[in-house]
Amino acid sequence: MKTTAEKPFLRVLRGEALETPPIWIMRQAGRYLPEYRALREKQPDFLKFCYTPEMTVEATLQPIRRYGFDASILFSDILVIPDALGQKVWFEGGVGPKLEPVTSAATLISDPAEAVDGLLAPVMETVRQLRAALPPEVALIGFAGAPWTVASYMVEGGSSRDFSKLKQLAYACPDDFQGIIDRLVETTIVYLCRQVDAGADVLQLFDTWAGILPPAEFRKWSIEPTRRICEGVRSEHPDIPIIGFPRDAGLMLGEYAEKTGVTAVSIDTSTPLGAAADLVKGRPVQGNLDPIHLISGGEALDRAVDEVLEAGKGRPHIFNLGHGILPPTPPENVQRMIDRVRNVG
Ligand code: 1CP
Repeated sequence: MKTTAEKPFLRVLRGEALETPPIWIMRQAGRYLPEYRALREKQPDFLKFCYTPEMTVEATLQPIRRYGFDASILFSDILVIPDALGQKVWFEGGVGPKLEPVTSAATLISDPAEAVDGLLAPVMETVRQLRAALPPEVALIGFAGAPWTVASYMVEGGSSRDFSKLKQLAYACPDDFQGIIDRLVETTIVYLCRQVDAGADVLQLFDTWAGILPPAEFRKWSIEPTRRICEGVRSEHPDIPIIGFPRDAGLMLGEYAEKTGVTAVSIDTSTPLGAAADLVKGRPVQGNLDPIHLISGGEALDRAVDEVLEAGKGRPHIFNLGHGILPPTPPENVQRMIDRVRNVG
């Protein structure tokens, strides 16, 4: 029987440079796949979909069956945490997430175990079923949004162009904002520990909006909460690998890696992978093909894949995108990318 330590994805996270990098892609389950769109039609309410293990297990497995990725990622969303904390959250078709905005933690559930063990129990059931269903060589990634990014949706009431409300609250009322961040840190630690208990091999923290912060605020609202989460999770699970994705962190990547204690860093599209690997001092790096190349395809895609492979050569590197795959992506371009990474076809 294979032990989990032999999974190529986990070998790289322990610092090994493999000849062929393991590959998965952010948002690998989703609307670019016809089988996902068919499944979603059966449950048009996105949050209900996220809380139905029968749906989420199938959605997670779809890209594994189709492509044989080296890692699968639990199908859920970063916004289940505000939902579990008692904030009103809903998804409008074509518009994205909507939330009833908050300006402090006053209305949020204060007991993290109560929040996680109530509404989020189906997420743990999904992880348990996936653990049993996945091929042994495929790693299972659990995840959460980093507090700054989750708070962005909670304060703005959804997606935003300039994050003005969020930044004004953080800059002008730091104590109120800290209350929201503290609640998210505490809840996220419990949430991620439960995912590991249920069978996740690895965790990823998505800090999609980290890059909008100036350096001092980046330290306070991205690095520090992420550090607390890593510390809290590791006090229960000392060996769990944690991948951080501080999107657009740029020159702050080195400090982020060192101070948060993440095991590996996922690199966005605009940062050169080799330079990023130097900044994070040899920690494993994940990334960073431009997802638009997967829409355009053709020889430009091949060249872009080669560039990422070249930059990752000789280092502990996990092949991935610089951000999530986009709905208009032709599925055959994903296969073309995988074949090139694995040098087949
Ligand atoms: O119509 C649909 O089916 C809903 C589209 C969708 C999907 C497929 C949403 C709404 N969320 C998800 C799943 C999801 N979200 C996963 C699991 C699927 C997988 O990776 O295979 C994960 C890891 C996420 C994470 C997520 N949700 C992030 C961080 C990663 C990133 O892409 O930056 C963010 C910012 C969200 C919020 C969110 N949820 C959904 C949408 C459309 C968004 C983005 C809104 C925005 O652009 O601000």
